Amino acid sequence: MAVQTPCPFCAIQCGLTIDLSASAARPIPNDPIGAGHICRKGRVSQELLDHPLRVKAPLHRINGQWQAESWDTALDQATEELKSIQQRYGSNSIYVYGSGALTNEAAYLTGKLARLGIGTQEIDYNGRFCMASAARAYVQQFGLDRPTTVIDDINFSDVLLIAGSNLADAHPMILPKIQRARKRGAKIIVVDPRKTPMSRVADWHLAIRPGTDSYLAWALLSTVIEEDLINQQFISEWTENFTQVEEMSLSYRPELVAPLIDIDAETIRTVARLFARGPRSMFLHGRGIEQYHNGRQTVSSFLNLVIATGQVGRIGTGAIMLTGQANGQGGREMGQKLDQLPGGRSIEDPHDRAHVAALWGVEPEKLPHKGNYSASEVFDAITDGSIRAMIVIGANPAISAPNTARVRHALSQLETLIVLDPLHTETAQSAHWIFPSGGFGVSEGTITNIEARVIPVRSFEVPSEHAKPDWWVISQLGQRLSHSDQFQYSSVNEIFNEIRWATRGAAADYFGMSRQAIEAGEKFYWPCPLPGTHGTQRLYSQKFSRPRGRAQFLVDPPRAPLDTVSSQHPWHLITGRTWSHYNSGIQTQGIEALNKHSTQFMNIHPLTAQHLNICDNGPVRITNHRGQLEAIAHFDSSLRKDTIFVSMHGADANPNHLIASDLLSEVKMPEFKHTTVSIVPISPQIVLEEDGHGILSYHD
Ligand SMILES: Nc1nc2c(c(=O)[nH]1)N[C@H]1C(S)=C(S)[C@@H](COP(=O)(O)OP(=O)(O)OC[C@H]3O[C@@H](n4cnc5c(=O)[nH]c(N)nc54)[C@H](O)[C@@H]3O)O[C@H]1N2
Ligand SMILES: Nc1nc2c(c(=O)[nH]1)N[C@H]1C(S)=C(S)[C@@H](COP(=O)(O)OP(=O)(O)OC[C@H]3O[C@@H](n4cnc5c(=O)[nH]c(N)nc54)[C@H](O)[C@@H]3O)O[C@H]1N2
Ligand code: SF4
Ligand SMILES: [Mo]
Repeated sequence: MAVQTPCPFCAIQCGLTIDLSASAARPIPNDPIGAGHICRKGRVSQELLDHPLRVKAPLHRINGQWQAESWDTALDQATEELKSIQQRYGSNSIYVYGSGALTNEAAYLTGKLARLGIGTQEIDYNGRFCMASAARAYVQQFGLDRPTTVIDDINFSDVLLIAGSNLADAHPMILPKIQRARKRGAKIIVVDPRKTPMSRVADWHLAIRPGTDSYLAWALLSTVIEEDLINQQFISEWTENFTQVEEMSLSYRPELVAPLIDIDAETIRTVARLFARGPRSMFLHGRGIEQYHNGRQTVSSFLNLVIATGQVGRIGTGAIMLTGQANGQGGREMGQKLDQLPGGRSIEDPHDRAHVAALWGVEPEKLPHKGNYSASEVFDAITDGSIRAMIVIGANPAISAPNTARVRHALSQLETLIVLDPLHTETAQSAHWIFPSGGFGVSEGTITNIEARVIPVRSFEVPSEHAKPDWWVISQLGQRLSHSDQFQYSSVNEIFNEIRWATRGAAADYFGMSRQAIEAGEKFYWPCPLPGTHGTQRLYSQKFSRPRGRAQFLVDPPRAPLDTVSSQHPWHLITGRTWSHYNSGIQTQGIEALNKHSTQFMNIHPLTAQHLNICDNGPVRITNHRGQLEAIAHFDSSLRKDTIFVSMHGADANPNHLIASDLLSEVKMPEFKHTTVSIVPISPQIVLEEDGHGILSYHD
């Protein structure tokens, strides 16, 4: 029987029709963004069900061997281990590591399990690595952690400024809208050090020097101020703090900034004029400007441009943060962040605490306070003994977190590591328990997509009969820990209903939504406070969600990236995605149609390669003061000559060996996008291999 459910990959969340007797997934006609089309990853998503690393039963690692257990035994024993750790070291020694891959219901229960079931303050999630910079900037400047409008507004835009996003590969179903916009005359500007499939659609490609986007944003602002292209009426009616921006912009005139960012002043001025004049201009951005130590500040400086020119609140205008993970949007408002309760509530706000405590049947004092360790910092806390046990739900930090040697070492120090994942990941290799939980075909509930629209997720028959939905596994853990009456759910819909109450009156308000209506295909967007309404697609047409209804300019001086080029490390290394693989690569490496592209490559300009005696397809060693990795050189003349590119997709050539973990930004975002390195060719290696019987032989 055919089932309709969203794609397991990116945050667009295209609807798929899954019929297990057919060879591929089909699109759903009239689906809001894809409009009856899906990309190649969506089409082959069914292959995830036959993934060779699929976990078939709860697994326990004893003396290095994996042993299958029944669910009852596994849940009983694993919770006994947690209780023992709680008794010996206290509840705050247990860490919960959540994810933007989970349904809203699973994400909500992940927070509830930590704060109520375990009673730990220590929780964070992989979305820290994804949306932390953008989320903070939007909340501070507009009031809500959400794009200001829906994707379809692209259809009405005259100018699209796209920075640090290769959405042609990462959000493929947005691309046709941009292509159509261009055909009808809209101007497309792409800022990316690389020529990407996205930049090929652009009228202007600004191949910026890596890590210098905050200077570009200020130079654009400086131009619109100097040339009087700002919207003075909008600024005085709807914003605050502009005077300081005006003053500071004088220091960043395009002529001063140009040599630093490697874009000529006239191009900067042209782009600034286009954006300001619109008439309808939109700013879209991805991780390329956000995953830096000053990522929040860079996003803010671009949002300053958006507000100064009044390009927000009207159809076809606004700012769109291109959320990454399937439920990156819902995952970040369900209470998985170390400082946040459901609805985007603050864990330190007395009213927010009282609201959630009442719903959970405890006194507000019983709720833990803000946690100490973000998703990256936790690995140091494990090594220093502050954290003794961890539950990882839907993430693969052994690959995706910065400084992988540190992460692997930390994982091996845990007394108990419980991983909830459909797949036997690199992280799960260090686990004591693996619970086959959630994932495509098994998950059920809702997700909230890139435009804050809530979509039903449906399960369908899967080959692994022992797999369980996350909500079931998490509530079983909760029942065995404490406040067991708060973890008695007979269906996932009960949890959605609890989310409605938990978020009532909060920023991300789901209270007005009806589960039945969502199931029937009606579209709901948060904030949706009133039953009988469908929430808000386009925000800020009347006022901003801040005090006095005003947007705020933030004045952050631009800053260079943390790692600078030197004679020892003369090359920029930047990281990102390719169309066929997904994040840590674990899911797509098991899908034959997607695994055709090796994750072992580093892309390099042929002239740079020649200078370094590196040949096409030759092996290289890439080094910085944190570590090294080996990769296969791939000639690519679309790169800047001073920059190489390594994908983030996997164990083969993982840039996270070289990425800093100790130099986090104010929002605890690692500088994932960039470091500086030296590169040397290595001759084809002679490898000594043991054949399993103690006999050594040589391979080349
Ligand atoms: N195929 C595929 N799609 C995905 C994913 C995937 O893994 N594979 N992952 C999903 C997730 S979780 C996310 S977060 C999104 C990410 O979506 P994107 O942010 O679009 O993806 P990235 O490739 O990480 O980064 C975008 C671009 O930033 C550029 N960049 C690097 N350094 C700089 C810089 O200093 N300045 C500027 N302006 N640009 C820079 C890179 O060259 C790259 O082209 O994709 C989602 N969709
Ligand atoms: N150098 C560098 N590092 C990066 C980035 C970068 O651009 N450069 N990008 C960062 C970003 S933006 C992100 S989002 C992270 C991603 O990092 P991760 O989240 O660690 O990567 P994924 O491969 O998406 O891992 C998700 C895991 O969840 C499992 N899963 C999927 N669905 C479910 C479910 O419903 N339930 C459960 N229990 N499990 C499920 C999958 O099988 C998979 O093992 O990586 C970050 N790391
Ligand atoms: S665009 Fe994203 S959600 Fe849509 S089919 Fe492709 S990967 Fe899936
Ligand atoms: Mo992401």
